[in-house]
Amino acid sequence: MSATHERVVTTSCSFDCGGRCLLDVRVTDGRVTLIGTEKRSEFGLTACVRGLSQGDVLYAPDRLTRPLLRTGPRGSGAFTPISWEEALDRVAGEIIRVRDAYGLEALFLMNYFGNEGALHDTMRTARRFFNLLGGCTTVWGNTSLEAARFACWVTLGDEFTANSRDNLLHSKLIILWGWNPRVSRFRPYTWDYLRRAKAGGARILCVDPRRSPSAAELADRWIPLRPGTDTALLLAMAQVMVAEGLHDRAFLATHTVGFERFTAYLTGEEDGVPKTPAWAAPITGVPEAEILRLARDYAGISPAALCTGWAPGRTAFGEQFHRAAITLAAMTGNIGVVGGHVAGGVDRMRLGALTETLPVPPRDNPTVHVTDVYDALLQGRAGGFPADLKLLYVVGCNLLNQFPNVNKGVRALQRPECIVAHELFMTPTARYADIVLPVTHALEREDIGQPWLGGPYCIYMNRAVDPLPETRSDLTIFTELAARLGVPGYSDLSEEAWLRRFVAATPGLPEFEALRREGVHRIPVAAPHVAFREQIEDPENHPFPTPSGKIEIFSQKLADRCDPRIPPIPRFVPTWEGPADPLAGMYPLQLVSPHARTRVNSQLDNIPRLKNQADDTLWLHPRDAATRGITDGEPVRVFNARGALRTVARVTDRILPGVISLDAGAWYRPDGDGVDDGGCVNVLTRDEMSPCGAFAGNTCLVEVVRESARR
Ligand SMILES: Nc1nc2c(c(=O)[nH]1)N[C@H]1C(S)=C(S)[C@@H](COP(=O)(O)OP(=O)(O)OC[C@H]3O[C@@H](n4cnc5c(=O)[nH]c(N)nc54)[C@H](O)[C@@H]3O)O[C@H]1N2
Ligand SMILES: Nc1nc2c(c(=O)[nH]1)N[C@H]1C(S)=C(S)[C@@H](COP(=O)(O)OP(=O)(O)OC[C@H]3O[C@@H](n4cnc5c(=O)[nH]c(N)nc54)[C@H](O)[C@@H]3O)O[C@H]1N2
Ligand SMILES: [Mo]
Repeated sequence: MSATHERVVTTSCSFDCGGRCLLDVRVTDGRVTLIGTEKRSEFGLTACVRGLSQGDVLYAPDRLTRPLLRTGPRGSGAFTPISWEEALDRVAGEIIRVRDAYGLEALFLMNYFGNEGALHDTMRTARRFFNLLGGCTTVWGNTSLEAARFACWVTLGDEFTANSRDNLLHSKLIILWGWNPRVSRFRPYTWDYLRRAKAGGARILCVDPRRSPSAAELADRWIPLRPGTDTALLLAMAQVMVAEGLHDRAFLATHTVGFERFTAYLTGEEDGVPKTPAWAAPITGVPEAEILRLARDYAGISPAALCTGWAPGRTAFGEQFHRAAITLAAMTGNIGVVGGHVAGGVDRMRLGALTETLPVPPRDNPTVHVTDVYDALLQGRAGGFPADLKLLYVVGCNLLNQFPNVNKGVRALQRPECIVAHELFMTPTARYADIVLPVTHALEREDIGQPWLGGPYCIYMNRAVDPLPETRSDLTIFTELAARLGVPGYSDLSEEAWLRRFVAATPGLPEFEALRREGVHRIPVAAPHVAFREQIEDPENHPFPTPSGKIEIFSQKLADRCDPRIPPIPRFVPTWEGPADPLAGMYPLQLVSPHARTRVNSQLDNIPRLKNQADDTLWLHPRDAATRGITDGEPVRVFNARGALRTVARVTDRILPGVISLDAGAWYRPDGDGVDDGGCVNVLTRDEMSPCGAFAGNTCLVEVVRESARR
């Protein structure tokens, strides 16, 4: 009888989540038997239920374990297993065939954030390969935060706008504006800081069409508003501050440009419409008295942190929201000070990011915006896109499920001559592939995890177990394809050698062996770290990296664009598919699709332990339910001209009337008539970007009916 061999391995999740938590993985005789996490009572790198369920992912019965070749029509799910030799020969053959027949730009790489380790990053493994090959067409536009990033660059000249979280302990007022960190995390300990701030006396307000879990647990006041109208609310707050003289004139005079232009717009001097609470109330659904109170609170309680999520920016004119929020932070003097917060929301700090990750050689690749993928596949050059896309190569992306307008996607995915996908599971997207290559799971690899681009810590991800037989990492797959295609230099290093290189290149990290042994390296923060502190404390010597050297409430660069949809000062631009759109006559409800507690985007939807805890109900206000004869728990159909899905109603006053909410990420499962039984919200969303390239998933009009009424 052999003795049981047991050990505990330190690693982390490395998927696209706002956490980055510590996993202590117990391995018994080569199998993961239990996953624990850091057990500090506060401020730890404590994992959530998703991290703790990674054993279920690893050993899921539906995990892909053989390369697959499609045998039935695309989307039918009919595949036959083939050998790796054959699979790689076929993929290499298709790449060569398409390149030689149509040119490199006919290769369309659709890679996304499936994995974000320093080495096995799905954004980098694939791009490195294709760029070494000579190039390909890729996507541009960040589905998460394009609007916030754009606003930060224009207004502040930088996207590293985040303060360290301990700042919250100094804030006297915290406004969670379209931000739900109870669920979305944004680092494992953020919620602890918010709780501690509240216990220490900070007031917490929440502006969100839903009374989110964050609002429900921590907020003193929930201020519901119509999706996509945040800018109007912010403008009215600014108008109150100006009218009542509550704004920080000295701060504005020293650190900003363009406040007069903005004031002229607020007062109505410019367009005859004063942006008063009376103006904003019918637009936003927020009562005048509440707008006044909110303005006085934010201007009067100092320091205050206006913490914006990315969701309000994921709307038709989302960039105006972030521009306006930064402007209000300046008007209240909350930029560059302890306990303040610059409301850009691009949660990046110049602290502790690894200097080097898997290198991607630069290439000037043609690009397609993330919301144009299907039009590009369907129309190609004739539609003004850079190429006729003949080979679609999917890595770390559940394209069909997570990108808008699924039904157009279903048509578009019939177009390419060949589709290849690297996947762990037979996702709705992988079902459309011709060749599916089964990849390893993060627990089967060596890597380094760091929170979304910037410290203040990193976690060495030790390999917990050997890969399931016949699964290979993206890195290995591309290494083997590179050999077949005669592409030199993709990777001749082992996982460990790559990681040694990254660690050695990063100042301030311990030596590789020590990091590996320690598991976690915390970067000491000169507490608290405040973005733009030097610019505010010593403006003479530290200009903002903008053209004027100041915070640009007015941007000449934007003025030069002469695009009324991206004006030089923050303005309210009514959205398409908002309450004022004539389409609202037919589809009167505004739909938002927040990120789910039990999933990472669409990942984990197929894991029963997590699916059982998911809230995949449609939130609907009692008034909207009553007018439609819908009762709580009843099956409903949600639809618009783009598609229809079935789900179950949750009748709740935790959502504003006229707004409904369905978590994003459930897997698309169409019935014979093309109605989605899976509850994938993107059958409803519109494939159109905001002017700066933001994904506008939260701008969407729909109608809801009782499902039984249809039968
Ligand atoms: N558990 C979990 N955490 C995640 C993820 C996940 O899938 N699951 N995904 C990660 C990823 S990829 C990202 S990009 C981030 C996303 O982070 P966010 O974009 O901040 O998160 P969301 O859940 O989309 O939305 C946050 C809140 O905004 C509200 N909201 C929606 N529309 C509007 C609006 O127009 N105005 C206002 N004021 N509020 C609005 C929603 O009701 C929700 O409560 O989360 C990350 N964290
Ligand atoms: N309606 C609506 N739609 C949304 C959003 C929304 O708020 N509302 N949010 C948007 C946002 S912010 C985002 S970031 C996108 C996310 O869009 P995606 O990045 O497409 O979302 P995921 O579901 O995380 O898909 C990642 C895929 O990678 C696979 N994967 C995981 N690890 C690996 C690996 O190591 N190698 C390979 N090859 N594959 C791997 C997973 O199995 C999964 O299928 O969704 C967007 N879609
Ligand atoms: Mo995202």
